[in-house]
Amino acid sequence: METRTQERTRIALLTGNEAIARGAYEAGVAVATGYPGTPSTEIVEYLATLPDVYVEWSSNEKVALDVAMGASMGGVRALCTMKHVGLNVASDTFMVANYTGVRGGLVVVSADDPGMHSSQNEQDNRLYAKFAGVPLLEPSDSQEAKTFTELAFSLSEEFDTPVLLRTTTRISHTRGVVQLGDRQVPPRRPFQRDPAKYVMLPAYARQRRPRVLERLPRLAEVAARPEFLRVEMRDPSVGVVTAGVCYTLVREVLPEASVLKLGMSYPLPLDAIRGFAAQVRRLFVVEELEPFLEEMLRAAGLPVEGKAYFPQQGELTPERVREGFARAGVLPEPGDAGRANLATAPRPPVLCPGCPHTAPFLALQRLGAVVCGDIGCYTLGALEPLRAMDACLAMGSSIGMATGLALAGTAPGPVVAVIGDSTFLHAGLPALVDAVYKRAHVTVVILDNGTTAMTGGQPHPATGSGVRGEPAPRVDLAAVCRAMGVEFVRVVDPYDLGATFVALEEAIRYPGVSVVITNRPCVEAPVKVRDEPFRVVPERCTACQLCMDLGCPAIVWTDETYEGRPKVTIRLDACTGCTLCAQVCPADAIVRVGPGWRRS
Ligand SMILES: Cc1ncc(C[n+]2csc(CCOP(=O)(O)OP(=O)(O)O)c2C)c(N)n1
Repeated sequence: METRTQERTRIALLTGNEAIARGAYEAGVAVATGYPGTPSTEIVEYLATLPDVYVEWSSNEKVALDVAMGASMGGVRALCTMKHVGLNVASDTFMVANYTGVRGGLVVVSADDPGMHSSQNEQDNRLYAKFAGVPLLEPSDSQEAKTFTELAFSLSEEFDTPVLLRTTTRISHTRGVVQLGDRQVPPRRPFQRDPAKYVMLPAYARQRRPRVLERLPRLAEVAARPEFLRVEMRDPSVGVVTAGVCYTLVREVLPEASVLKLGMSYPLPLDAIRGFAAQVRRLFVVEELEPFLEEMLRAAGLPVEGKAYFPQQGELTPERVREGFARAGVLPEPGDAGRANLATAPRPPVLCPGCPHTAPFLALQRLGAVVCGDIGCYTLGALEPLRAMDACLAMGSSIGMATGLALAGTAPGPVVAVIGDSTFLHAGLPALVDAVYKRAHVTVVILDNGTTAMTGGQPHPATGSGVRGEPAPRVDLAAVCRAMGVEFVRVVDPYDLGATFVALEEAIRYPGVSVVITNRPCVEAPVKVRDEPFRVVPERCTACQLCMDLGCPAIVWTDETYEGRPKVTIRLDACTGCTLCAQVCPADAIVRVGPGWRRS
C-alpha cells in the first residue's frame, strides 16, 4: 500500500494535452507520432519527456498516421496526434484504416480550434468520426482527457477500429487535476499476415465495409456505459445534451438544469438520450460549431433546440451560452452589467525582431512579385508594412498555386511561391516535382530557418535532430531540389539584403523552375539568437523611414522630428543585431551600440 506522501505525488496538474500523453503512456503506448499544430503540439512534446515510448515528429500528418498504423499492425499500441486540419491531410489513410481496423490499439487525436485562434479554418472534426464510422470520444477536462485516452486504446482493440479522440483549444490548453497511475504495457501481439484485413483491394474492402457498419450499434451501447455517459437530473424544465468543453459552460451558466453529458459523441446512446428527453420539458443541445448532435437527435425524432440560439461560428463562452439561453427564454436577458468587459489592447501579430523571413519579403515586394504564400510564421509577410503575399490557402499549397497562376498568364509580375522549410517537407515536395514536370515559370523561395517556428520550434527532417534533441540524419534541401530536376538552385543568407535581392532577381529571370533557399536560423529556436544590438544616432537620422519598411518591432517612432517627419529609435532589449536596418539606412544613422554595452 502506498504511503500518504506517495499518494499525494500521484496527482498532477496537467493540461489536456499532457493528460492525453500521460493516458497513452499509462496505457502502454509503444509508438507515438504526430505533426505539430496548435492546439495539439504538446502531446508529442510531453510524451517525449517520458521513457520507453518511441516518439516522432513525422514529416506530415498522413505519414504520422501511416507510421502509427504500421505499428498497430505490428501489434503494439500507437497514438497519432494532429490539429484539426491535419486530419484532412491524413484523411486518405484514416478513411481506409476504419475498414482495415487495427491490431494494437490505434488512437487518433484531433485537436480542433473553434474560433480559429491559430488556424486557417475552424472545421468540426466530429464529422470525420461519422464520415468514417469510428467511435468519437470527447473529454471535458484533463482527468477525462487521460481516462478517455486509456479507454480509447481498449475500445480500439475490442472493436477492431481506430478511435478518434477530439479535443478543442480550451481542453487542450487548460490545466486540471489528474490522478496518475502506473504504466501497463499489454502483451505485444505479433504481426500476422492477413491480406483480407490489411490489403484494401476492392474485393477485400467490400468484405470489410460491413464490419464498419455492424460495429456501430454495439459501440452505441458502449456510449451508454457510465464511464462515458453522465445523466445529471435536476430541474426537469430544461434538459441539455452536451459534450466536451460545452459541458463546463452549461454547468456554469445553468447550474440547476438537467444535463446529459456525452463522453462518446459518436455513435450516440440514443435510448439513453430518449429516456432523458422524456423526463425534461425542453430539450437543448449546446455544442460548438456544427449542429452535429442536434441533427442526429432531430433525425431520431427528438424535439431538440440548439443552433437557433447558439452560434455556429466561433468558440462558445459563458456569455454566448448565457445569451443563447436568454434568447430561448430560459434565462432573463443579460443587462450590460452582466456582460464581461473583455476589451484588451489590440496586439496584432508581427514577425520577430531579426526574423530571417523579413529580407526575402522586402526584396519580393521591391521586385513586384506576385507571391503565393504558405502557412508558417512567414504568412505574416502578408501584413503591413511588408505586404508581400497575395494568396495563402493550406500547407504546401503555395507551389501548386504559383504553377497554376503562371499557367493562367495573367499575373502582373513574376510568380513566386514562398514556403517554410517544415512546410516544404510536409506537402511542398510533390508540388515542386509537378512544377518541374510542367516546366512552370515559377520561383520557389524556401525559407529555411532550421525549425518549425510557428508551432514553437519543433525539429523536422532537415534540422538534423530528433524530437528529444538527439542527432538525426539531415535532409539537404538544395540536394533534394536538384534531384527533383530543378536546375537553378541558390542558397543565400537572408541577413545579406543585397545578396538576397540579387539571387531573387536572377531566379525570377530564369525561364523555368528556380529555387532560392534562404538559410538562417530562427532567432527564437532552437536557441535564442542575440547579437550586439544597434542604435540610432539621432543627429544622423533623416526620418526617411526606410527602416520602418522592415516591420521590425524593435524599431519605434520618437517624438523628435526631421523636416516634420518623426525620427526612429531602436529598443535595445528587443534588437537581435541582425543588421538589416543598418543595411537599408541611407544615412548611416544605425550603428552597433559599441563597447561597454551588456545585455541585461
Ligand atoms: C495541415 C496542417 N498541419 C499543421 C499546421 C500547423 N502549422 C502551421 S504552419 C506550420 C509549419 C511552420 O513551419 P515552417 O514551414 O518551417 O515555417 P516557420 O514557421 O518556421 O517560418 C505548422 C506546423 C497547419 N496549419 N496545417
